[in-house]
Amino acid sequence: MTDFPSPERLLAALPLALRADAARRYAVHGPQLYRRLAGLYGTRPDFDRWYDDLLGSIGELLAARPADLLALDARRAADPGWFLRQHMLGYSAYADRFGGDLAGVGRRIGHLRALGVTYLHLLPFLRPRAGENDGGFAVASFDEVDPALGSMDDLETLCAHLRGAGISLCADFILNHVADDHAWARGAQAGDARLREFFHVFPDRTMPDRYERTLGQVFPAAAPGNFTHVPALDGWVWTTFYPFQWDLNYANPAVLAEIAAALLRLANRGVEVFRLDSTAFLWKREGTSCMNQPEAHALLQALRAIVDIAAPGVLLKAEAIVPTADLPAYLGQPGEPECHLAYHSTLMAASWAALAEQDTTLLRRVVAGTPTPPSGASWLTYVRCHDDIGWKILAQEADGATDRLAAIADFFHGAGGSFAAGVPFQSGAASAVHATNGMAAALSGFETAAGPLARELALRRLLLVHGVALAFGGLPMLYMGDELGMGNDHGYRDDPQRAHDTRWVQRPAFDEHALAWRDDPDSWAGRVFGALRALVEQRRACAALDAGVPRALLPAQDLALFALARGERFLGLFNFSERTLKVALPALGAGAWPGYPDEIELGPWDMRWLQR
Ligand code: OTU
Repeated sequence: MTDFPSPERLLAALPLALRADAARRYAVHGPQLYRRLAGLYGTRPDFDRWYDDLLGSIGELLAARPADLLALDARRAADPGWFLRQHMLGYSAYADRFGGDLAGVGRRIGHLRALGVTYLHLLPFLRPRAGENDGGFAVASFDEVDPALGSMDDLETLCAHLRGAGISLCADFILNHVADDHAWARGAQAGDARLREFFHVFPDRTMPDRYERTLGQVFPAAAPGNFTHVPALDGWVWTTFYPFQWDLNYANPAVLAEIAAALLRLANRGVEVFRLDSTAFLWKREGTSCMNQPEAHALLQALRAIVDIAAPGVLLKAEAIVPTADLPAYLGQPGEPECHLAYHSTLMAASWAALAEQDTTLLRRVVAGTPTPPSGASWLTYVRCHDDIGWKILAQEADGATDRLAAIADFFHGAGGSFAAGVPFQSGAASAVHATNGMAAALSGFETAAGPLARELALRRLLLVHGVALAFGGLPMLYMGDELGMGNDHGYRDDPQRAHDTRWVQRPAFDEHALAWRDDPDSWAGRVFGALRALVEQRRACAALDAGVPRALLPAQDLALFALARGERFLGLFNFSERTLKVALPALGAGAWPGYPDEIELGPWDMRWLQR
């Protein structure tokens, strides 16, 4: 075992008491770390010295890890599948919108517990760019909390409070880009040659034009093109998203070392999970979409190995909004782990598509195309998040029929008297991105519901899509406000910094009024909360819904029916139509279900979870 460097520098940084464990972890994860980094940077003359310095920095950060987090690492090591259990439930929120600030989020713990939440994803809370900042996704400092939300001490306090309540904090970690006023970008603009190398800067349009031939566009209407001219750089810098978000240059090993250290510093504050934003974009290659490149995976695997050595209780979650076929790679292979969790974005989009089409074909294709994850990894399942639903990620399932996807988008924007009240996103541009925004309740039909029956059907549709996310297998995550049936918020239109970005329609302030009605089953909020809570409870009590239990898609004659088995003991039946369906259980080929009639009747948009 001498084909990779010794952990001397790592161990030298550690107090004696930590050395044996670190040496053991390095023996397991070091080879993978070295292989991946040598693959990325091994031809550089200074590689060996850089690698040793990296080990030294990892060692220093491990040495700085507080005792309670070292104890947490040990507990997680003894139970590596802790996040895959059926009692796990995520919740995603903006700190300011949910609680005002970090301390206010702490005051929401009672609500989170009432819902059954064990994992809280807070959208970006680090100091953002001054001015427009893409909802905090333009980070100016990895080491400061946004002063409007609190301080690093408040973050530590919140992490500890949450942990005491059985809730793990997941922080957004934006590693694809930094704000144009981050110290690295400011340094580059001031002429620092070392920091200029942190970004992809081109003196003229020659290379940008070559790259543009095969690049897509994330915000074609608000931020066309992938490069921005910066006079202070006397050149063009790569900006996949908004012009003020500068993509980091991971071909430069210094960038990876800085980012890994920034992540470990936050882990040492008590963050237990990192949502790695925009992971698909980390590596650029001419002639490609510059998404899902093998080097992006090598970087993530290196980061995983670093975490496994220096903060082994920590989880990594990949945000890669990509076609189904490109998703599994983010979870790695047996023996070559990457992220612990990955957003199942096509499952999410296809669930909504099934509602629009009253046909589960796309959903079934997504499920059929989803392999079993390697052990110790799984899907993050969800219904809504702070972003748009981009329909084009279903292009493969739709056999490339973009008109079909456009029709789904139109449906959610209210075409043809549909029940949905969604808002289009970025679709006016030449390279149309058919995407939809809107709170789950609005997309399910609450805003258009004229009477009690229409409201009942809207509730069923809301539960149906949540039911898929809760039963599929993985870690399901609810989106703030959906548990109370909160609707769209059009207030962003009055704010010049946000008016162009319709994603704000699903980023409302938490509704205190709805919260007050939460436990009243006669209120709207209470009905939604009670019904979702009951599903969460049923899931928690059903061992077959542990993420590790295999799933099987059952052949159903009616295209509106989605039938999903989990192991031998769970069967979920979902009616994605306004018709009443009669489901003959024997015809599904899943054996006998004692205690249930042979024929199950599912009313419009109804769902049944069977257990034996
Ligand atoms: C992510 O999103 C974030 O979730 C967005 O809120 C940010 O604006 C963006 O990164 C930049 O930080 O492509 O896979 O289409 O789905 O921007 C990463 C809109 C992404 C989002 C898209 C997304």
